[in-house]
Amino acid sequence: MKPVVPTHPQFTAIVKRLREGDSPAAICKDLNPPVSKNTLESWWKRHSKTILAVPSELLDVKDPEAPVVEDLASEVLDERRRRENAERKLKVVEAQLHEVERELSELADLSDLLGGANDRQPSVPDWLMPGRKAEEHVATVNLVLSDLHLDEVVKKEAVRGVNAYNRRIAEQRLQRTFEKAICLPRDYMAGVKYEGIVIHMAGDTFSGDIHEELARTNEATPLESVLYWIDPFVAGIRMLHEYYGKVHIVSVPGNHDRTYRKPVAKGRVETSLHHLFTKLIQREFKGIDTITWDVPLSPDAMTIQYGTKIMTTHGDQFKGGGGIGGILIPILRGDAKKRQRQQAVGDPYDLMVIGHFHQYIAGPGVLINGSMKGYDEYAFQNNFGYEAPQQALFLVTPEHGPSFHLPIQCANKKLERW
Ligand SMILES: [Mn+2]
Repeated sequence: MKPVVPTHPQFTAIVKRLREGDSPAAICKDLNPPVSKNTLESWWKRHSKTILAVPSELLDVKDPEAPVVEDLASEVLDERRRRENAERKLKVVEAQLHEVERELSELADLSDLLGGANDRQPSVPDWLMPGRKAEEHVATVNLVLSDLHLDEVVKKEAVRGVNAYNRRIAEQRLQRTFEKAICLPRDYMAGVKYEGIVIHMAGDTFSGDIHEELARTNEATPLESVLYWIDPFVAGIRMLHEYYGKVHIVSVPGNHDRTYRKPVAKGRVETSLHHLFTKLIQREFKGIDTITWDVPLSPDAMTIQYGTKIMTTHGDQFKGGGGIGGILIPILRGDAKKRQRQQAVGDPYDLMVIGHFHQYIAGPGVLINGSMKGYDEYAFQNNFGYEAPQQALFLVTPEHGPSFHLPIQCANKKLERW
């Protein structure tokens, strides 16, 4: 029987030579037992593609049990198909994975956005508490006493229980104001050396009897009131002098202090109860040179503290102020006019201190005082906003000028028993 090619004893050599490109005719000459050229050619024609796909190292196997090349070739092909299939599947899975990763990343971004604060890794700098500066801070205390409306009576029942005022209550509030002018700077603003206190007596100390209703309901006549209130004022100024060492009092009258029915421009100061009152108190401290006075015959007065110029005036010259804009619009307009006038005479100021409006506002360039009387029948009737009785207190420092505002709440419902 003619040996077929795969069972020929020299099969491995035949295949090797075929793979190397020898022609079947040349190979047949060397074979024993012989194989015809046609047989080898037709066999090679059928199997060359498969055999050439087999890696050469597999053909070098000397193991007699080793699978024949045809089997190896088909195994290699199967393996290649499996690999190709697996690669296709892998590509599909990789694409799906990529899509899932993209969705996850979007979700993570959203989560970061929503829960940002929770996930945020804190990185707090280590701030050291500042030490106390070697040099001492200094300041002058400024107390604004205006719109006390002493001896006016406000009935609790007439303002639905939000306030009450009479001589007894006023005495308490005045004392409390003088006391807090010491306590607030001393206890709340520690570490500052106070070089003295300036008291701005800015008018409306008395309600007067300029309206019939006042004349009918005040605790006393205007002259009796002036006499009565000298002593409490002297007590207060004496206490401030004792604590601060230096007291400077600047005084301008209000509109309620007048002794004429209608407000006047000529003789506004010297005809006012407020002016008389200030002069009488001044006499009590005669000869004490650490209590100084500025009681001009003009309705405006100026003090200078560490280069800061402060204009004190009552404020009734500023008219208008209804509606949402409130009192600030006419006051700022009036302030601008006053600044122009002062600029023109070479005496500009940094801060204007006024009373009159019974509404505490520490604004830029303007300080408006509250009132000691507090909410009254007139405010109630006109639906004015409620404001607790208060008086302005602030510090003037060499570095910052007017700063550190500590308004004094001077009422105490319980102690005043209303
Ligand atoms: Mn007033």
